[in-house]
Amino acid sequence: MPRLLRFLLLLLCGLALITAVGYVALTRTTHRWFETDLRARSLFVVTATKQLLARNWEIGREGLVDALEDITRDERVMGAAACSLDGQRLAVTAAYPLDFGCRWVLARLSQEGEGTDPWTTTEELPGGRVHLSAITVTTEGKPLGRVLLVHDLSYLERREATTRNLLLVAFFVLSLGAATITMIAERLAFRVWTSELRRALSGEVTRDFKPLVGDVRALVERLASERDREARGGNWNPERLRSTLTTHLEGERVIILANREPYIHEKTPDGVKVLHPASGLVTALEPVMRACSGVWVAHGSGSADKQTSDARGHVKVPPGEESYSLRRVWLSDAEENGYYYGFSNEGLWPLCHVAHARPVFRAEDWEHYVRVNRKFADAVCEEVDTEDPIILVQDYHFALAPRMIRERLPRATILTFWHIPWPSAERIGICPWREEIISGLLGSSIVGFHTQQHCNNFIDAVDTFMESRIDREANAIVQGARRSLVRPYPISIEWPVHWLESLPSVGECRVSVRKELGLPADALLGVGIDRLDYTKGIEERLQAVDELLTRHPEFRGRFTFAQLAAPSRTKIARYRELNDRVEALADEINARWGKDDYRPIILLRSHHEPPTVFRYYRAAELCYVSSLHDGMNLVAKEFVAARDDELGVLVLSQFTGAARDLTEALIVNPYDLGQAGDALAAALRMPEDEQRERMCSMRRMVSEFNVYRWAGRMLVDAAELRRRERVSGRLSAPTVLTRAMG
Ligand code: ADQ
Repeated sequence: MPRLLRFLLLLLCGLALITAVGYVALTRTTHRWFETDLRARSLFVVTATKQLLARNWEIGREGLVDALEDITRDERVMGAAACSLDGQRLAVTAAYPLDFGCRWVLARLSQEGEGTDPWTTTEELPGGRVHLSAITVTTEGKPLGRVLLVHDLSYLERREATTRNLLLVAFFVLSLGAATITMIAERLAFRVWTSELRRALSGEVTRDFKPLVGDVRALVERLASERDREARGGNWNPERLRSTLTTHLEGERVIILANREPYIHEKTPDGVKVLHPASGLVTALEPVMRACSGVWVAHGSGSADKQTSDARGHVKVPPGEESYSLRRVWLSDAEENGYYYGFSNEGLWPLCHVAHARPVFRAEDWEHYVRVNRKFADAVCEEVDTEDPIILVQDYHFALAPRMIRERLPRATILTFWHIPWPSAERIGICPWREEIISGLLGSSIVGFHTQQHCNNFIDAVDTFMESRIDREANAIVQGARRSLVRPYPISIEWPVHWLESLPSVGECRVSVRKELGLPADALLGVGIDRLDYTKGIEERLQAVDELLTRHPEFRGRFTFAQLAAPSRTKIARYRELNDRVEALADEINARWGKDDYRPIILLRSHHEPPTVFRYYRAAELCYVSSLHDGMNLVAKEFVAARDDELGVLVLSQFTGAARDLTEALIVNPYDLGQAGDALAAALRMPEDEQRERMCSMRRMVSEFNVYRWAGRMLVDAAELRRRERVSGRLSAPTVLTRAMG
């Protein structure tokens, strides 16, 4: 309904209400006035004829009738009667209504009118309403009897009707007048307002518009700069991410569900230590959480985790600069073995990576996976404080959690990110619980992958195994009233990396790392930084170094490759075997090419804290990432971020998601050992100019497409989805809930 029409309707309703209330008040008041008036008139008439009446009272009936006839000469007096004190009728005029006999009046008087003189009442007769008064007639202070006077009130009703009609006419005239004036005033005001605003926007600011114009200009500038930044794709930082969260999603905190915790408290002989896990997921999400605040729900896996958390498993992090909460969920050994080592890492991990490892699916592992997903989904629901929270579910450990959360929080915005590749539908078909996995993920508002290829594979799997409609244009899966977007969001790292703030210069790092490794100051150094995982191609990497030394003899004795390998999932036999194979291979290559103090491979098999990792990146001539299959690979991006000297060469496997972003790296097929060996040689020979050109381009890419952009893009898409759902009536404005949700 147009705004003006609504306003007019409101105005008419208001006027109608005022008229109705006015009418009732007016009628009541005039009624009261008339009654007082009649009472006074009756008294006046009887008092005026008092002597006449008293005289005729003695004479008897004939004289009284005449006296009463005199009184009723007033056209509004219908009739009059004279009664003795004990209720005998003494005289009555012809038109007096006999319904009000002397005895009847006496009876009413004894009930309600004793002591009132004159006594009056209003009564209803078939011919209309009448007013009756009983007035005592006295002579020399002695009461003789009563005179009853009946006034016709039909004229009063006529007057009321006239008043009502007048009021109705006044209402219509007033309404019409008010509506017309309002419309004219509104038109005029709008014209004046728009012309003033136009003048103000063109620079001629009037006093009234000064504050408004300031706001409008600020808004226009903000929108323009946002559009500009958007067009350039960069400049995402913690502030922009925070403001995206508040402006687009009306929220200030997010809840992350991830298996790995960002800070692990471990007991050591020197007391409790805080460790930063070697995990790409943590590397990416921790800065997002620091920017947004909220709660990170994760498995409490450290030996000192319980003693450093409160009774509900909460601890504030990061240590020393607490900006968000970590909620730890405790798992029994059986649960951890079944859900984490079993189904997640012996089933889903090899299923999703094309790295020639056979997935193992056990029914008891699946049962644990379902139970633990439920446990974590419950923990998430305990942490929310609105009906429509923003929940970021992370990775293949929690494929079922999105639907479990959705069942309890139908209005939540659930963004699920799958950090590893999503393989072809044919390969997914191997999993006995493929439908449950896909259906669980479709509980999300958005399912995100690193690449468009992974999105396409996921949509194919939905098409193959599920009942749903696929909106290919919007890349969305529609199930009933729910829609899940499927989008590529290439993950990244924070920019600038905060670990670099406290690190020495590249020159100093080169010196200190070479000293640490027992290398001469002019040694050429290559680095590999990974969890010890068969998908990372560590064996192929060492073989490529072997190839380099075979095919390019000038690097023998000069080139050393340092492999930092964090032990990972060592409860799984395949990982222990890999560890042994890598060690044997390093020994073999070292035996082949080693001489005196020279060993071409230095294997550092332990977890290293981020400052050490970044020192190694800065000290090296090259970094080789040789994954056989990798969702993204953040080591490649970290190496680029670490090199603020703009030197160093990245040799990168074509099977990583990062190879799509970092096209200036030397891209290799890690299975092709000759090609990889030659690429290492090319990297070591590359002139500084070319190194700088490639590195600058990659640094621009990583700085613009940083992790804040990754999270921001997801939040903006989620906001768009929420807006659409709200418009189509499935969501209403956000409301604050009581803690009863948990
Ligand atoms: P990951 O397989 O864990 O992650 P990746 O992207 O390679 O990881 O990141 C590994 C992280 O661990 C890096 O931050 C690195 O610095 C750190 N790290 C590696 N070795 C270390 C060591 N020896 N000591 C200490 N720290 C070490 C999964 C997917 C990836 C995806 C990420 C993020 O498998 O494809 O890029 O998630 O989505």
